Amino acid sequence: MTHPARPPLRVGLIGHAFMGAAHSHAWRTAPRFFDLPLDPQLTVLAGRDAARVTEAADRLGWSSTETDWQRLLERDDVDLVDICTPGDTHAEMAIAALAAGKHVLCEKPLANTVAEAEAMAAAAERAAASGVRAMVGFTYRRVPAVAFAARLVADGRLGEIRHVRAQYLQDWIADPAAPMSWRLQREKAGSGALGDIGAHIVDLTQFITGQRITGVSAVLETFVRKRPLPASSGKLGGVGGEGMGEVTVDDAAVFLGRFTGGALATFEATRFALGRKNAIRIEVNGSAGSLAFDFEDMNVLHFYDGSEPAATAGFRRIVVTEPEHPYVGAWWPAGHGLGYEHGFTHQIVDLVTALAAGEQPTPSFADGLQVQRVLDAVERSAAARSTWTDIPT
Ligand code: SOE
Repeated sequence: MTHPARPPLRVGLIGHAFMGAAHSHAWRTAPRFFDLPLDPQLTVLAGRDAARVTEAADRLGWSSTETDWQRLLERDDVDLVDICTPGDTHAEMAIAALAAGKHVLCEKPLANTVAEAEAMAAAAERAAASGVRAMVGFTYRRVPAVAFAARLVADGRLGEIRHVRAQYLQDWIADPAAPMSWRLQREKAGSGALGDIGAHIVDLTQFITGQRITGVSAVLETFVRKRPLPASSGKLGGVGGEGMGEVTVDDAAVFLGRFTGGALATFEATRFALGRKNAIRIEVNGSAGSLAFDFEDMNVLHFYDGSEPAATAGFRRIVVTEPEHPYVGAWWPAGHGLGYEHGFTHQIVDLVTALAAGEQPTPSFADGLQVQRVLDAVERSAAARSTWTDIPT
């Protein structure tokens, strides 16, 4: 679909698995529901295997393919590079794309190490001087109920924040017979539940409160240390085969934190919470009110207004589907809820809007680096078995 009145934004996407499919859907959908200032075009999809990337491009709606991501960066018909590959490739790809003058959207976590994230944030800062922008994809910020929660906090409806309680609960490897995957390999994924899903609750709690985590005290655990290798090596980036493989990342992370405004926080990220599929649960208690969110009921936000008379006060169940709620006006009539994929669509809307205005989209690579520092502090605290580990500013 082309809009002659709007300048095109020609996109090159690297990776076509889970995240590649989610981003493709978002690029296709955003201009159909939102009045975007630029016209995104699904120009090229890159993947290593020619047959698989061709099939994926047909299915996901991309006009052409490359089997070498560096070729994608050399193309003159690409304005923005969207990186949907495992974490071990983010730094190299993003830094090269920015050097080639392409805007970058990079999946979370920004990188596998603080050093890589620092190099990426520095590259983004250099690029910004010539109007080239970089953003990290913490998509859950764009769930309307989450964005609305942040708005309530910013409007002072919670008062001073005292407690932040955050959990990200999954169960997809609770069974010891679940096979190895790249997400369980440190050299590919950087860390386990911590970086994959803990990164989301670090970002979300900082986004909702408008504050930063200043220090942590953490424990990590790997419950199942060996897993069967999958028959096909495709999902492991070449590391498949017979027998068992070693899990080199954490299965679960639990940590305490403090926020800049003085709030105390607890965090739990696990892939062993049997029965919990994608339960991102956040509760915030302030001096004037409280709020609670669970992604498994993602169109709802619970809000307690502490100024109401005690006799009738109580948590109010707000169905966040009114046109006044963030992003919702572009979609369906009230009560016709949104899903997982809409967060990605809203991410594209915000990115394209910022690019057209010549502004820095958020979260920036500097924000992604700060999350990486929190993850790193969690690992150092857990390794040291110490009490408290400050996070450098
Ligand atoms: C797998 O644990 C995963 O897909 C994460 O990588 C995503 O970031 C999360 O949103 C859902 O779970």
